Amino acid sequence: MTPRILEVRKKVLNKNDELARSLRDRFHEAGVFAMNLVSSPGTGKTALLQKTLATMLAHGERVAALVGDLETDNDARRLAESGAPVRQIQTHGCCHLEANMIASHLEGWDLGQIDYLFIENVGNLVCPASYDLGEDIRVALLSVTEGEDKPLKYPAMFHSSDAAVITKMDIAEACDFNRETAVANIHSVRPGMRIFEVSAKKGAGMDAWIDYLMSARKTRFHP
Ligand SMILES: Nc1nc2c(ncn2[C@@H]2O[C@H](COP(=O)(O)OP(=O)(O)O)[C@@H](O)[C@H]2O)c(=O)[nH]1
Ligand SMILES: [Mg+2]
Repeated sequence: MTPRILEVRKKVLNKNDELARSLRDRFHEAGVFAMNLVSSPGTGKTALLQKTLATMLAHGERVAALVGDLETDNDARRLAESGAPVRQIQTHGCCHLEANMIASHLEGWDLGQIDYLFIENVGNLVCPASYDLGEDIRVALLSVTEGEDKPLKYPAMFHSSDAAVITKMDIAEACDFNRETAVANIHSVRPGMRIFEVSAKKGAGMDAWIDYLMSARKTRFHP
């Protein structure tokens, strides 16, 4: 029994990987820099994106977002307030986004009009690590309320990411957040990973985060 189960899983992942590869090709032909934001529920992905979209739009950048949740379009409505094109992906029970969901929700969008595509994944520190969405970078978020040990408990998510964002820095002190321990834990899973410390609520750290995204896109398309 066991080998048969493993074989089925392998096929599902391969199909996702194939589709993710073709999405990545489409993104690159169109000049779209795609980012996959992953974290537990409530870390502040939507809050960070609200601020990021509004700031980048104000600078004339062409941004768009897809956001995944099991149910509701609450997050898409929050993000659409920025004025950016936004679509909600409701997974109806599925604990992660898959490449086919991204492909079907891009229908009708002119990718030539988008330079930055933000994908907010379903809140979950386990399953999204295994599903490539065709993104250029994966960003793992960790909030000061979650405990500094989460990178050690969920290493695949942090190991498979290109950058980390520590969120809700405005309440770090009230939570007895130990910054040095959190940074050391992230680096023990992924040595040298870029780490941003932000407060979407107060705006602290937002400039460094947005500069990073813009220079990452530049490096990707004009190395
Ligand atoms: N104090 C503080 N609260 C935040 C910050 N970012 C998000 N939150 C709060 O954290 C909760 C979850 O945020 P949300 O963006 O929905 O998280 P998501 O589930 O990861 O998308 C909400 O009550 C937010 O107001 C922040 O920078 N500072
Ligand atoms: Mg959200």
